Amino acid sequence: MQKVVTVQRHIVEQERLYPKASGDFTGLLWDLTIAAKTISREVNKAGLADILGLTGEKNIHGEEVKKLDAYANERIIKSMEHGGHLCIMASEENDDVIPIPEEFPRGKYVLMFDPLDGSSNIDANVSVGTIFSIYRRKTTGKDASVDDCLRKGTEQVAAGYIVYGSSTMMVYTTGQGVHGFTLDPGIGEFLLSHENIRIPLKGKTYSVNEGNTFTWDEGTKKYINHLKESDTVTGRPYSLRYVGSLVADFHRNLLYGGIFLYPADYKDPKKPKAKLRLLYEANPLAFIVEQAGGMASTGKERILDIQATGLHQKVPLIIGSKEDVLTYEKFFNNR
Ligand code: AHM
Ligand code: MG
Repeated sequence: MQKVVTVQRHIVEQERLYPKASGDFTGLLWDLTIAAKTISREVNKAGLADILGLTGEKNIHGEEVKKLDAYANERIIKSMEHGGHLCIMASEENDDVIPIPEEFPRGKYVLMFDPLDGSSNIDANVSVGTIFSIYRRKTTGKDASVDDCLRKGTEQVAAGYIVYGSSTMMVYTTGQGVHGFTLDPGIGEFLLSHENIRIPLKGKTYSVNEGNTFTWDEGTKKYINHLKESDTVTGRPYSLRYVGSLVADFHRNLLYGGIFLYPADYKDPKKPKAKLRLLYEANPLAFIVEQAGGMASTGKERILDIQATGLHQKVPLIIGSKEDVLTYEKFFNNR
């Protein structure tokens, strides 16, 4: 019989690799898994909204029913603010940073998250996800500030995501490889199911919203056409796989190989417009993919090297198997 490793046990064992670790980090990740389990439970009940009460209405207990993304946001804030591990948070759902209330102790870590990415898919029972990114505080003084959030992705100490799919999975890295855990609903624990995930060097699928083709730069158009031509290695064109839910698309490509692209919109060539957010989406997934042997780029530069200048800064995101991303860069830069 195989040994069973819970995510908590795994986090503790990872922390033991650092002899000076205080256990703080273990506590932080522990709190996050509790929030994830609660969100998973609510996501699983999404189809029952008509019975339990519609969004914006009162449910049978007379409570206002929240949209799931707002619920997930609040759940994470409430689970994390009192643990004493964090000094500040930032969320895709909040315009400004989220301070730790006065009454709670402050810790040395910064948490940034997208509470429920892809939530427009939820009513159709399509997978959605939570993405998180953790940094060590860099400012000194009593209160942390936005400067603790505006960082380079290379400074992350941990990152991960939870995908609420046919099963709920948590995937994380602390810079010691990428590990995946599947939630066993019977015992309410995340169990190690995918140890040391490595993304294949080259994939056979691409994931992009091809409806945007006319907004792309020439390099991206040529690259996508290239993928549709017969491939010399596989002997067949790449297949298109696009859920429209970043975590789900990324997770599939991480396991099977492939490339996900959300290039900028060049309708106004002087002002290309990206969609995905650097701090809550691109950076954490870039850290994970690099740890798994893959690559993440804007086409021009490595995602993790970008110095953030705004909390909601957006970047083009090209992420996945190393050889595929390298080929994209060649096309994008017309080489
Ligand atoms: P969200 O943060 O508002 O949910 O938007 C992000 C989502 C990603 O999950 C997904 O990859 C992308 O938007 C899909 O966008 P589009 O519908 O333009 O293809
Ligand atoms: Mg999002």
